[in-house]
Amino acid sequence: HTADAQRTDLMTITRFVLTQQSNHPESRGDFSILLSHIVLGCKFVCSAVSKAGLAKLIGLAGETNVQGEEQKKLDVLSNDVFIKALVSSGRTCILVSEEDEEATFVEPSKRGKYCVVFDPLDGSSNIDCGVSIGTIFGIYLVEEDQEPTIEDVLQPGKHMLAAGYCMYGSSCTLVLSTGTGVNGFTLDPSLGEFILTHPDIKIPKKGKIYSVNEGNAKNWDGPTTKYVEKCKFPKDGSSPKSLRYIGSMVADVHRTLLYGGIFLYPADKKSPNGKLRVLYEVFPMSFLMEQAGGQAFTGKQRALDLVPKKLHERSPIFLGSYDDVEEIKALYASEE
Ligand code: AHM
Ligand code: MG
Repeated sequence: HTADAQRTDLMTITRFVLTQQSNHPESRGDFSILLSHIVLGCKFVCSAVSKAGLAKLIGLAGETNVQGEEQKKLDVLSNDVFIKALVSSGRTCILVSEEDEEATFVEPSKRGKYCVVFDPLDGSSNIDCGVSIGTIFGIYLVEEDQEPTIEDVLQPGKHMLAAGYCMYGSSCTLVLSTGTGVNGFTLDPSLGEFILTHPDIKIPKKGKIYSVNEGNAKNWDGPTTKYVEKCKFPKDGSSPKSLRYIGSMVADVHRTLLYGGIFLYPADKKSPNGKLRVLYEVFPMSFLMEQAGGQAFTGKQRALDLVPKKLHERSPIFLGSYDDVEEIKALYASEE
């Protein structure tokens, strides 16, 4: 019976969000329209990424396309697609993308009440070798009937209404939270629909994996150094943790969410604020972690409490299983 139900009763992401939002009829239509435009962007990027290797081979003859334009790089192309999809949804007013120095203010006739912050194609150094990459996004709501300003997006992560990512890996997986837990959807290519495959994701309370670029160890601060030392040489009789590092945030965070453990991009002497961007990398991932029962910490505070001052601000980040993040918090606390 169950198997039959799985085959015939398809919980698409649109149906899921509509059902979930049925308590908020006022936002129901608008949010699902916005989401369907984000989903369209993800499907486009998924298809483009899967053809990327091929395009390179046949692209030699056609480095310029029929209009005589140069072929766009995948990250630029992805950004263009997301910006256009989001503007045309008619539901957005401010867009902040990793690819654009300045925020995009949507013209009044196409304006809606949502701000979207996003990294259209994160981990792009992994494209050429076919390793998983992803899109990360966060959504804020603006005060209605007010002229949108940059302050509307310079908000702490805890004010986000929703956040998610789409991973372009061995399958295309979209993980979403609208503030009531975390759910994962997998693209069924034959239907072109994201189907609920990972309902109510909860991160294990403690994990066996740590994930960090250890090549930076020479420049780490005390607590990070001590923490990683503990992962490798635990003194409490527990087994050492495994190290997994893809170098693609979406893939590293996705594994952390499903298997448990901790993902770190700490500060170091060369980059005192770490590498990852607050608005469209740190916040959405921290939002998802908390919604899944984990934690996210900057080395100073709860990540979602941070108030960004600049669009492309960076912050150190430690996120993952509740107990594992508790340990790094204790190490920072004992430093003070
Ligand atoms: P990007 O936005 O230039 O792609 O950089 C972000 C990526 C993340 O996906 C990943 O977590 C991190 O950079 C890896 O950095 P490093 O190569 O320093 O370990
Ligand atoms: Mg990025």
